[in-house]
Amino acid sequence: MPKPCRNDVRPSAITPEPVYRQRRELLKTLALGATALAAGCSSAAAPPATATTAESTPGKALSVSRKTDNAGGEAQTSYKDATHYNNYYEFGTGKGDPAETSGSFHPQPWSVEIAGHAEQTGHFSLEDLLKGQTVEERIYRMRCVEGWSMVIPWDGIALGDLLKRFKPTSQAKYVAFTTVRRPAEMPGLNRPVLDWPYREGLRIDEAMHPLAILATGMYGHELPNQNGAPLRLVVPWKYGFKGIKSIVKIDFVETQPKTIWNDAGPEEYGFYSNVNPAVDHPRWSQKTERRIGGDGLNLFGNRIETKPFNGYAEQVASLYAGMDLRKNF
Ligand SMILES: Nc1nc2c(c(=O)[nH]1)N[C@H]1C(S)=C(S)[C@@H](COP(=O)(O)O)O[C@H]1N2
Ligand SMILES: [Mo]
Repeated sequence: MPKPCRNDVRPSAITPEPVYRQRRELLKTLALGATALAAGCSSAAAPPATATTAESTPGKALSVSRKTDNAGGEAQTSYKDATHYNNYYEFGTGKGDPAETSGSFHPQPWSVEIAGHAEQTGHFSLEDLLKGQTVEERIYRMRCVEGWSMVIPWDGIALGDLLKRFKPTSQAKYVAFTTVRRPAEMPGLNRPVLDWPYREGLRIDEAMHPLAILATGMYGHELPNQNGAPLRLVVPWKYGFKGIKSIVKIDFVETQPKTIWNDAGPEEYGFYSNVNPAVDHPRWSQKTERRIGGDGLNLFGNRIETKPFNGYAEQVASLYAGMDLRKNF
C-alpha cells in the first residue's frame, strides 16, 4: 500500500520508507507496443488483457484541508487505472511500463534546486520545500494530448505559494522545470526517445495561477513512482505532458524555456499546450476525449467532447486575453 500523505507536512512526516517496498502486487500489464513520437501516442493495440474493473483504491483517504475544486462532480478515475495507465517515458513508453519498471526508483531523500531570477536560490530538501505549506485535495480533470482523460484527486500545494517564497525578480518571466535523470533507476532513459532530461515550462503568471499545483500525493496517499513521486506538476487546463514528474529543478528564467516535447516536435507541441478542441494536433483531432474508467480501461467507450481549457476556461481564459491561440498552441 502506498503511504498516506500528511496535511501538515513536517520533516518527520516525510516517511523514509520507499513506497515501492509496500506496493501491492502489480498488474501484469503488457507493453502496448512501439510508440510513435507523441506525448503519449495512442496506438491501436488491444487493451491490457489483465486490466480489470476491480477497484483498487488505497485504504482510507485522509482528511484534507479543503477541496478547492471537484471537477464539477465528475466521476473519479479508479486508483488502479490512474496508477497503471501512465505516461512516464523514463520508465518506458508503454502505458503499463511505469507501474512495472519504476519499482527501484528512490523518491526519498529528495532535493530540488531553485535557480535563476529570484532573491533566494539554492538546493532545498523536499521537507524544507513543503514546510509550512498546506496540502489540499484538488480533484482535477487531466487530459492527455493523445485523446484520453482521467479525473484524479491530487494532494498538493499551490505552485504559486511555493514560488513566491523565493521572491522571483521582475526578470523572472517564465519558470522552467526539470525531471531527475537517473539511468540506473529509470530504464527508459537508456533509449533516446526524447532529449533527456524531461523539461517543461510555464509563463510566470500561469505558474502563479491558483489552479496550478505541485502534487505530492493522489487519492490521499503519497504519489506512486509511476505518477511522478515525490513531486510533480499538475496544470489542469493544459495537456498532460505539461505535468512534469519527479521535479529536481525549478528555474526562474527571462526567456521562454525550451521544453522537451517542443524540441521533439515543434509543429506538434507548442509551448502553451492549453487544452483546445478547436486546434487539432497535426496527426489527430483534439475535439473529443476518451474518459478512462468504468469498464476496465474502457479503451473504446466513454467518448466525450473536450472543453476549452479542459473545462477551466472560466478561471484561466483571461491569462490568454488577446492572444491568438491557434498560433500560440
Ligand atoms: N518526467 C516526465 N513527466 C511526464 C511525462 C514523462 O514521460 N516524463 N509524461 C507526461 C504526459 S504525456 C502525461 S499525459 C502525464 C501523465 O501523468 P500520469 O501518468 O500521472 O497520468 O505525465 C506527464 N509528465
Ligand atoms: Mo500525455
